[in-house]
Amino acid sequence: TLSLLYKLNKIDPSPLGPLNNATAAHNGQIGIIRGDITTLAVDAIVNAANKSLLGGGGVDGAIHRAAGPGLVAECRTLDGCDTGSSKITNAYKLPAKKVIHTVGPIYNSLYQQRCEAALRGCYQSALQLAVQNELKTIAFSAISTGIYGYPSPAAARIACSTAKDFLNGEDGDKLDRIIFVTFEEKDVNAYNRILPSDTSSE
Ligand code: AR6
Repeated sequence: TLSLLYKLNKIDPSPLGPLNNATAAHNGQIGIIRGDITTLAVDAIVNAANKSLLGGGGVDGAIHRAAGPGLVAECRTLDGCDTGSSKITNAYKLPAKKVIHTVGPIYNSLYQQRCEAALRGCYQSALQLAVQNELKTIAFSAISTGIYGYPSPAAARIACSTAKDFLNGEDGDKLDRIIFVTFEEKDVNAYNRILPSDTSSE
C-alpha cells in the first residue's frame, strides 16, 4: 500500500548542514526539515516572492538579505512573475546554487479552487525549473502560508500531493530530493500530519 512508501525514516542531514528534526517520505525523496531556508546548501531554494520579484518581508526578505544586493539586481531584469509561476536566478552569497522565485496566491476563502490551482502551479513550475536547470535537490519554503494567509494544513496538502505527483511523473527520476522547510509551529504540525499519509491527488 501507499503507506509503506511514506514510512518515516531519519534522513541523512549531512548535505543540509546542522539542522535536525528531518524526516523523509516517498522512499526518502521527500524530506521535511525545520529551520532557516537561507542556510541550506541545496541546489535550489524556493522563495515565496510577490509579483514584482523585487523583495519584501517574510522569507523573501530573509533570502534577499542573506543573498546580498546582486539578487535584487538580477531580479530587476526579470520583469516580474505571475501568480502560480516561477523564475530562477543565481543565489549570490547564499550557500544554495540557485534561487527559484515563485509567487503564491493571496488566500481568499471565497475563491478556494483558484487559490489551490495557483498554489499547485507554484510547486509544479518550481519543480519543472529545477529539472530544466539540472538541479537535483530543491528546498521549498511554505509558500503563501505567512503574509498571504493560506491555511497551513491545506497548503501542506497541496505541496505534498504536487511533489508526489511530480516524482511519480516522467521527470520524477531527475530529482534526488524535495525538502519542505518549515519555520513556524503551525507548518511543522501541518507537514507532520500530511506527509506520512497518502496525499496523492484525485
Ligand atoms: N526560512 C524558512 N521559512 C521562513 C523563513 C525563513 N528564513 N522566514 C519565514 N518563513 P511569507 P507568503 C516562512 O510571509 O505568505 C513577502 O513580503 C513563514 O513562516 O514569507 O507567500 C513577499 O514579498 C511561512 O511559513 O510568504 C510577498 O509579498 C512561509 O515562510 C509575501 O510576503 C511563507 O511566509 C508572500 O507571502
